[in-house]
Amino acid sequence: MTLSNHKYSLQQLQALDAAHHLHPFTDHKELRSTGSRMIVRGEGPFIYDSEGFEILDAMAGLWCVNIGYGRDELADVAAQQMRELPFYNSFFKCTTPSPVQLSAKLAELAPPNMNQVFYGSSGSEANDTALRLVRHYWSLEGKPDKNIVISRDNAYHGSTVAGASLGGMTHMHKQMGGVVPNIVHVMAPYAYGLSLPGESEHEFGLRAARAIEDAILAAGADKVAALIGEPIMGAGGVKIPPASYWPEVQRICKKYDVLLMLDEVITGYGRTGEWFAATTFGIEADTITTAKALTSGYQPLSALLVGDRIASTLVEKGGEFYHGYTYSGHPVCCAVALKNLEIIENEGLVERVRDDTGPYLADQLARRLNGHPLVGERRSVGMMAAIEIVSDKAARSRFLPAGSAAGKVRDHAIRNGLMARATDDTIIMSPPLIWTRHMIDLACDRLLTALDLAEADLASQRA
Ligand code: PXG
Repeated sequence: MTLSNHKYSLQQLQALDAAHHLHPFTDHKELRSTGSRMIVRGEGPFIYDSEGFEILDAMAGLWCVNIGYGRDELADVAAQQMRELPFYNSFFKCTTPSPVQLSAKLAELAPPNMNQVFYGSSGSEANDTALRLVRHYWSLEGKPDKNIVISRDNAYHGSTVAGASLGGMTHMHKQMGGVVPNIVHVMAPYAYGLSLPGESEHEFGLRAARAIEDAILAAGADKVAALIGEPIMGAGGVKIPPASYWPEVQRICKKYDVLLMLDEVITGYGRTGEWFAATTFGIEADTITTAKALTSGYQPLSALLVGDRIASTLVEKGGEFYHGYTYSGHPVCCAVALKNLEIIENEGLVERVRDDTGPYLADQLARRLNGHPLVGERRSVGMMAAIEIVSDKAARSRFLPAGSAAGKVRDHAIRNGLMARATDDTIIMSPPLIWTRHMIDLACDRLLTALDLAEADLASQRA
């Protein structure tokens, strides 16, 4: 499909886009000089631009379209709910049936201690809720000074003021003119980039975890409310921690009575081959932030799963919690989420990733990419993968300027029909759970072509 059934031509849309539309995380001047690619349709694992060009979407939109594009069932359920009741709120001692049903479903799917849900429209909002809830919890427990939250460098927890403050992206902090107080950041569990010569992955994982303990001791355990972390850092470069990391983090949190806020906005609902990465890594969390794949991106919805410890204090001692959004528990979004979860369950997509496509993706990336001169490391869990782009494998050195080489690989990948992302010098992918082995083969073919083309471009820089 091209733009023939739209009111505007591509050129007209690009001109209007440049004149009026401020894109997220975008250098506007640069974009306006090139013009946006106009995506007009999606079907299964593919997206199509206005010129009819087909692209295999290895990012599942933005880590979210886990059941693929073009699912009529979700459109039907949304239309039906809109006709019946497009909106009513969950304030005023009211609610509507779909958020109630969804909450019960989430309590069933989530780890055993997670039985309550607070809704928002985005992962950022859910993390704002989590921060307020955790601080409120300690206040209710008579410890209002226990309010520091520890996070990790390069973490991504959203783009609201609290989300960006919780996140560890310093370029975001710099533009804010002031972050939310009492949030401290420690090293990320990024073995490829941060391990010392001769240090094993296992040892590195323990060292990265102990950076959290050091931060707790520096602040005083009676001042530290919680640790927030993505089980696998996503936007920060699909950083998969060594197996030693999370058990040690858990031990430390328990020792100092520090709550654990898990951010599963990317990993939730099947991406790692379990419903939640908490299960993949054996983490017992106090809150789990989810969004994205909850509706497979068909509607904006987030669900903060709240563990029994916090929930019981909130309910029993909390009085009114002065927090909520107009769209908390939006009936259309919740109806779509219910249908989306039903599809994931009925099609066995989580099990498919765990037992078949996840291991196959890891195996193919290893077999086909390891030998490439630009590939320093590749790593994956389930449908989440990273490829480190280096100039020298042994030295783990990078091309200059930083980030340029992965950018070239990404541009070639897109030109060759594969939507992948570059973050710093890492290529990242988060394919939908519906990918088959055939899609993985196709992605590897296109990625190799992109790597070869980038290698040719970069040859002059090596000299
Ligand atoms: N937590 C995590 C772990 C995320 O990945 C958010 C919170 C915030 O969610 P919302 O819905 O408020 O965007 C995210 C979002 C990227 C990219 O470039 C990643 C996200 C959003 C936009 C871009 O990889 N993740």
